[in-house]
Amino acid sequence: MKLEPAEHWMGHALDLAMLALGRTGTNPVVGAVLVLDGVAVGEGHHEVLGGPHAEINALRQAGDAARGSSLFVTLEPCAHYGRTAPCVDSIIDAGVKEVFISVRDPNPVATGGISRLEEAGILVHIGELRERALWENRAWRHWISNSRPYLVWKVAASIDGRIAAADGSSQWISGEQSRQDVQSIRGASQAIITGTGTVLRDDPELSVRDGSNRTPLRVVVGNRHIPADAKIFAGPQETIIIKDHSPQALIEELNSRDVVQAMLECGPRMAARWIADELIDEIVVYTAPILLGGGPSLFSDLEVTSISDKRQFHLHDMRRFGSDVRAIYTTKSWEV
Ligand code: AOF
Ligand code: ZN
Repeated sequence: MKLEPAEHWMGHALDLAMLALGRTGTNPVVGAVLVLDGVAVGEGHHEVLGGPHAEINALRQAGDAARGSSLFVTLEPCAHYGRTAPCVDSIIDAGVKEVFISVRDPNPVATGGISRLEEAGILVHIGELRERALWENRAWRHWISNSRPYLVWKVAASIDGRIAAADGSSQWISGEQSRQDVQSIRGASQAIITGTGTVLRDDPELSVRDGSNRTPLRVVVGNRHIPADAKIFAGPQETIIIKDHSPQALIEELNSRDVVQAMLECGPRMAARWIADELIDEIVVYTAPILLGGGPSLFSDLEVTSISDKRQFHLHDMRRFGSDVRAIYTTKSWEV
């Protein structure tokens, strides 16, 4: 019988975790697989905030087969009484023989699982597919350590870095595949932020049209009146208007609603302000193979006059979507 390497099972556990992206609220996405004699005997993921943790779902599925098995879990099992009982106790009671953990838990309330497992005589291996595990929970990890949402700014631009033509027209710059990809960023966010200018000009709905029934809050920032029949009010998602332009007011509102990841789909002035205040954690740029000449550029008023004032980002990933290129930039490097 061919035995799969640890990477295979951890990859599967990470795939399971990602099934719940955008549904776990202030909790991470976590996946777990129990393997006995080279065969998966139980698997599960954390499906929803308040629900059982990934390890518990996998243990329930495995039943007695958990005894002597190896557990592959994408996050250090918890050792605390929170919404649920400590996972380490269930893992120990079930007779699991060894545990592969991708990354430690940065949540000070829940950590401590690794030493509890070791004290119980269970072999613990840490670090399998660590980079991927860090990346897939980056918003939650950021939220845990910074007490504010992870902010993703998405923008579509031409080769010459314009987001509209000189007359303001901008529908559509990016292609169909890029626009479909945007749906997954929306779905992974608990809030989508835009300005009254964008709402009045483009009449966007900012919904998640991927059949997943995820309904992020829509936040419109600005003073201009929005007609009641604007698409931003359509569908099941809640929409709130915030008249205060200051990023701080918005952050407070998002924090009061437990938003872990928020996405900005806004114009260049609002984006520049958020960049200037160092609040953008990730930029997703879809570059289309077109030139637009004299239209507005990605930013206005970024207040960079000299190369020494530049804003530095890390390129995390680059990929082709139809004839567009998607580049993901982050302020912090998630590579280790
Ligand atoms: C999860 N799912 O599969 C694992 C988690 O208050 P609770 O009981 O929901 O616990 C939340 C914390 O438990 C969470 O922040 C994380 O540190 C830890 N592990 N959480 O939601 C899981 N394994
Ligand atoms: Zn747990």
